[in-house]
Amino acid sequence: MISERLREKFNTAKHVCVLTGAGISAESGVPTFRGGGQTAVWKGMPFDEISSARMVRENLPEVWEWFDYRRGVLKDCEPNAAHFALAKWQDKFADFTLVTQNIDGLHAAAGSRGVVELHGNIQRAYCTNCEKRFDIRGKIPHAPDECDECGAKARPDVVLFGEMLPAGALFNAQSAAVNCDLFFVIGTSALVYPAAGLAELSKRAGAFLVEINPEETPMTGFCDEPIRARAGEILPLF
Ligand code: BJW
Repeated sequence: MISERLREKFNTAKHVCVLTGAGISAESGVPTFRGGGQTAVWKGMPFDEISSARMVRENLPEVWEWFDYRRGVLKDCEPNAAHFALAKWQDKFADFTLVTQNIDGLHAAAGSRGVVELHGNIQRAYCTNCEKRFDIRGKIPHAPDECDECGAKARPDVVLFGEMLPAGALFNAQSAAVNCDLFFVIGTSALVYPAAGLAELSKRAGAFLVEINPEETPMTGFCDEPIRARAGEILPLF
């Protein structure tokens, strides 16, 4: 399943960057967005409508209901073999960056350090006025609902459609993408930008590009080595 060519690249690479998406957590029981998962629609509303900047402005309580529901689902989810395999990679390479679009915190739970979270984290909230951050882990429904400093409403610390990504996270991800010699794109449909653009950026800067996904994506044809497999079955084999 892993070619000789890729083994050689993997064993000699010094700078490695990995981009993960919802698919890496699928084997932990976290529903994906576009794979027919059960959370793709919420009360008849497609997730790109409920997970949008507009909904935060127009109906924050409903946005919270959706996120608290998903935090409930996540409560019973543990990291899987793919998360654990990537946690080992951080000690194998001179320079290793793990970038994720996931908001579930499962990479950190598996022991990965310094994970670049492009789309935020579902276990945090922030004040819509002063941007104070709150750790809401274990609090379902979330608390506080209002900021203890300024009294404004709290919202999930998650990047929704139409919102900017955290500038520092995006900068770190782009730097790692252009400076690596091996780039893995794992478990993402590669449809959402700017995250999907990282793989393109990396390849254009000279990296060897590997995709791990049971399905084809718009990135597949652009990859040096597409691997049609589940992340949890292939990553422990490296
Ligand atoms: C397995 C597997 C197994 C299954 N093993 N694999 C350029 C062009 C066009 C549009 C845009 C553009 N630039 C920006 C945009 C707009 C928009 C966008 O990209 N739209 C496209 C959809 C058309 N982007 C944005 O709005 C972003 N902001 C932005 O660009 O700001 C600047 C700006 C501001 C104002 C106006 C314009 C620009 C923000 C994007 C934020 C995305 N947020 C979400 C929701 C988070 C909250 C929530 O959780 O509800 O993040 S969307 C959702 O998709 C979530 C994910 O992180 C993201 C990516 O999904 P992912 O991870 O790829 O999952 P799936 O489900 O799609 O795919 C799973 C894959 O796994 C599948 O391929 C399976 O086959 C595979 N799989 N089992 C391995 N075992």
